[in-house]
Amino acid sequence: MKIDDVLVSRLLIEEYMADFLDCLHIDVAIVGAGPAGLTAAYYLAKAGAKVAVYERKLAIGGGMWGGGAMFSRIVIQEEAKQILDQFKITSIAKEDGYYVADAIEAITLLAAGAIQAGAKVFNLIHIEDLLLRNDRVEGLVLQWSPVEMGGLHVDPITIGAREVIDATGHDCEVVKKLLHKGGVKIDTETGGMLGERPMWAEKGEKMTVQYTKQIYPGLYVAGMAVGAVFGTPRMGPIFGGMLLSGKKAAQIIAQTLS
Ligand code: 48H
Repeated sequence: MKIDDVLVSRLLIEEYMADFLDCLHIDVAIVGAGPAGLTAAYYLAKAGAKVAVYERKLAIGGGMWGGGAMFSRIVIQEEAKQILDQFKITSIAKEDGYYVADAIEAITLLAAGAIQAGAKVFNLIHIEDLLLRNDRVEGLVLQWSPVEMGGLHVDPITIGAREVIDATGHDCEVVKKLLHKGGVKIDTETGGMLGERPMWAEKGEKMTVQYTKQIYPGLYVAGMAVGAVFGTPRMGPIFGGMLLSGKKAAQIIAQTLS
């Protein structure tokens, strides 16, 4: 077969743009393609929602690739084992309900699962703002990451979403934007972000799932963003809470959409 260089360009531009245009109005926009965001995307897509994930880096995966201290393995507790199985992620049973999985296998299968279930994942897109109307988050403001990294003065574009999940991890960027620019109060004791607490894996894992919820009309938190908002402890390289939190966010939103 002869290869036409320009045809290659046209094919990829056509297909990318078709997806991008199709996602101008979506049911759920997820910011951050870490373990929580990808898990939420999978369960939402399975539930029939039109869902897109925006990731500012070139690579998906967030903080999962490096496992703990660059040992690329993750530990998962009994409660989240069924999520590993759902994604066909190999896990080795250890003592007392602990499982160990390969971090790289885990994140690639989470991403593949989400995309094959119908979610769109857009990398190299930095969410720099949100659409706030009538006391509700109604969408996101997107910028190409290289524009943001280069400090170029280029205006962004906007998409509409019925619901938004902040799955940006420790940074919790969407909620920060909402508070900083929207001047609103969120659903915490103080109305603001309480800030992540020191390491305590058992408490951190449970509370991450417990506090996964809507924190302002149209905006939910999942994964480590929950800790930043609700002042729950960090938990190090045990990842069950991230998966369970993503799944819980998806379940709550799927009910809202139906
Ligand atoms: C687009 C953005 C933006 C933005 C950030 O950090 P993550 O892996 O987040 P979670 O919550 O899925 O998982 C947390 C886990 O990795 C972790 O850090 C743990 C368990 N820590 C415990 C401890 O004790 O430290 O992924 C978030 C993703 C990243 O890929 C970011 O690049 C991306 O969000 N992101 N994408 N626009 N404004 N901000």
